[in-house]
Amino acid sequence: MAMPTPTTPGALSRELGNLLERGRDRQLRLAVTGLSRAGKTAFLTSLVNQLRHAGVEARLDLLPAARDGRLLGAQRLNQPDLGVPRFPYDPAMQALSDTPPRWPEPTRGISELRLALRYRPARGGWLRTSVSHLTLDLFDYPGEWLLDLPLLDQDYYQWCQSRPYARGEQRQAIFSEWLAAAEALDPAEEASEAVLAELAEAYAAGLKRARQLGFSHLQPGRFLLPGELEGAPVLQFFPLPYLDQPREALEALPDNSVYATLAARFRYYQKQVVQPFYRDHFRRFDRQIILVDVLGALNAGPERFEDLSRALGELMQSFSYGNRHLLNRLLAPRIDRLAVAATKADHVTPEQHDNLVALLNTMLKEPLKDLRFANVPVKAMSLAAIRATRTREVRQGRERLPALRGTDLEGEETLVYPGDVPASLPDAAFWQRQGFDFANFRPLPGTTGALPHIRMDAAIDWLIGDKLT
Ligand SMILES: Nc1nc2c(ncn2[C@@H]2O[C@H](COP(=O)(O)OP(=O)(O)OP(=O)(O)O)[C@@H](O)[C@H]2O)c(=O)[nH]1
Ligand SMILES: [Mg+2]
Repeated sequence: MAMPTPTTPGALSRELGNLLERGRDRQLRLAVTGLSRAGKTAFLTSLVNQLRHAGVEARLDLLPAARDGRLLGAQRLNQPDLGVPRFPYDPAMQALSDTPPRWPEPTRGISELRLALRYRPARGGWLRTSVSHLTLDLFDYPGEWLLDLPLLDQDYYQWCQSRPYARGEQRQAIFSEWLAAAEALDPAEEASEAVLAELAEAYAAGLKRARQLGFSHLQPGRFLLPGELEGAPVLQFFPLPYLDQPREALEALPDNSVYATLAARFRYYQKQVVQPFYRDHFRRFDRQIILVDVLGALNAGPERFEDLSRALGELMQSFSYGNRHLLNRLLAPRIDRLAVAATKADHVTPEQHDNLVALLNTMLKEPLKDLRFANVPVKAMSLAAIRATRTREVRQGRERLPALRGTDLEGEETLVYPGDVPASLPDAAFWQRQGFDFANFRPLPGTTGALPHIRMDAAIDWLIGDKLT
């Protein structure tokens, strides 16, 4: 019989304390997600930074509590989930204030940080002079993990048939060598640990290569960010390219066959990797923001752009009512508010920002429709968590044109007009013009206090503003 997990009195009272805080609506779990390099670390670093500097140096005019001087400040507290790594705020601030300033290091896996906010309630009565608290639990986790949700709805045979390595010509080229080796494998032969490990590694290497080349729609997500599972047999599986054999014949193969071994690992991955993330983390988040590097995808060309749109559609299924059947009641989220943001808006001139939001809305039209139908409040926006450029005007003949001034990663000062953002899905003409081209900028120097940003205050207001009234 399974033994109940022992609960220490300390853990119990901590849990009770958490429950009471929640009951009084003074605790909020806010998660930031997005595909690799979308800007999650920059966003969370900036969010913590802005809240810590609220009322002093931070420019937060679109956050009423800060604008009215009611937000008194934010302090870091020890996080409650001891098994989750701490969000690397200090290393990120250190990198940004280095000479020359650097972007924070890429992160992998989930991390957490707890902030206690102090504010004066807006509403009158004797409360006017009192101070309230809000405990914010902030999480950063890879959006790639959400791409695994559809795997819960498939068995190994169906997954093989979906041929995840064959989406688009360029991707097929990346996987061609792996495919040839996998095709040479007989599903009925006795599984060799070494051969399966090697092919699984080659499959994971293909996914990583595809990601480096700008692809987003990559499954299984943990192969890209294995964390503590690196090298574990649970990640040593891959889709078998045998589509001509009937399911019954394959499923009748002995347990030690290639097919049965891979199918067992797939089931284990579903149960021990995908489901626990939804159960232990995802369903406990109150609010989430999904970050999208729309401009990066425009820069990378049509195949990558379409791949990003597809990946986002799939990723957002985790939030959408229509697909709740995939998540049984224990795994379904209780999210009461969602934001989707196009990041790095400082890569384009300000008059392009409306188009950027319009484009994001078009890319996410279907998932947003599902969410609205499910009555989940959702807002699309554009922002720069850490603004790295300044807007300038340049004269061209009689005209004054907007431009951006910044320092590129090699340290060169540049003045550029990066191009127009299409307000709806880019057509062939857009790609032919190569209308869009930018390099990354270095963060602005001298950012020891509040970080420069674009519309972080609007994002913070949408995500927590109602809790500060
Ligand atoms: N100009 C500009 N660049 C940004 C901004 N935010 C992120 N970037 C760029 O995007 C890169 C990735 O940002 P991160 O915040 O590390 O992205 P992430 O989603 O945490 O990435 P992973 O941890 O690797 O998944 C940075 O190194 C910067 O080059 C921004 O607000 N403005
Ligand atoms: Mg990161």
